Amino acid sequence: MKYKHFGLLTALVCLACGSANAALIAHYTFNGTLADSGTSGGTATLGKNGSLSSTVSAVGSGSLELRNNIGTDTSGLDGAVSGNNFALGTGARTVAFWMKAEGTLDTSATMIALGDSGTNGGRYDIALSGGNLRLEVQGGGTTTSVALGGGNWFHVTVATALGGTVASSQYYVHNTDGTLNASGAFGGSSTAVNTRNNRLRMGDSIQDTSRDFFGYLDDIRLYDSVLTQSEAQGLAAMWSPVPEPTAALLGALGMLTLLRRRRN
Ligand SMILES: [Ca+2]
Ligand SMILES: [Ca+2]
Repeated sequence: MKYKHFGLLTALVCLACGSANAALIAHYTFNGTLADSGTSGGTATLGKNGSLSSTVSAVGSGSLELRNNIGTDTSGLDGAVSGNNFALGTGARTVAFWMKAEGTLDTSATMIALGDSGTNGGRYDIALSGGNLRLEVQGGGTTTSVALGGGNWFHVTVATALGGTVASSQYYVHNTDGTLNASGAFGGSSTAVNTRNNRLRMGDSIQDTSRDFFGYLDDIRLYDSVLTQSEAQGLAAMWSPVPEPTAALLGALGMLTLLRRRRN
């Protein structure tokens, strides 16, 4: 009996090991820093359109702010770019992040880009087309009917399983109150995902032309595993923005008025 229990215990421990192997390989909080709190991304570099905001965020004390300061570069470096490369190939991955699109967006504004255009399926871009969520790889792509513009915050999770295609990739979109806005498989394009060795681009695509994203991105995470819907919801439930400066200002003005009345 004792050995039986030991076997069960070993099995449970191994299960725990298995899930622990699913790594958060890059995590940018933008809370006053460009450092990666994951394992492999390295400190990010800001491009011409990127800056750290300490007054607007989705989680914590800051976010990545993206403004159109100087047109486009030619290699997708206008937002923020990871210090290191990722060689994901056909491997499983999940990208999760908060986004707030603002102003006049580029035609194919890109929130997250991995890989490059060297081969079919080599690029992996999570973007907007006509304000709707789109997953685009080199040689293929599918635009959903999920609208992500309008100046609202959304939490977006996109997951591709080992050997997956654009069509089989899954998306989960959550609102700031943690409710599910939309979910499903991208469908459409059967192009296989085969992400080439390149850096993680945030707010721009290596394809570049007309692909700058304007607004805010926050809590950008890259996993080397497929997250479930409930795990995606768990990330969305972390919504905890910097208090609106206007609300704080109104509060201060209210106090001032109250003090003046008391004096009179
Ligand atoms: Ca943040
Ligand atoms: Ca650009």
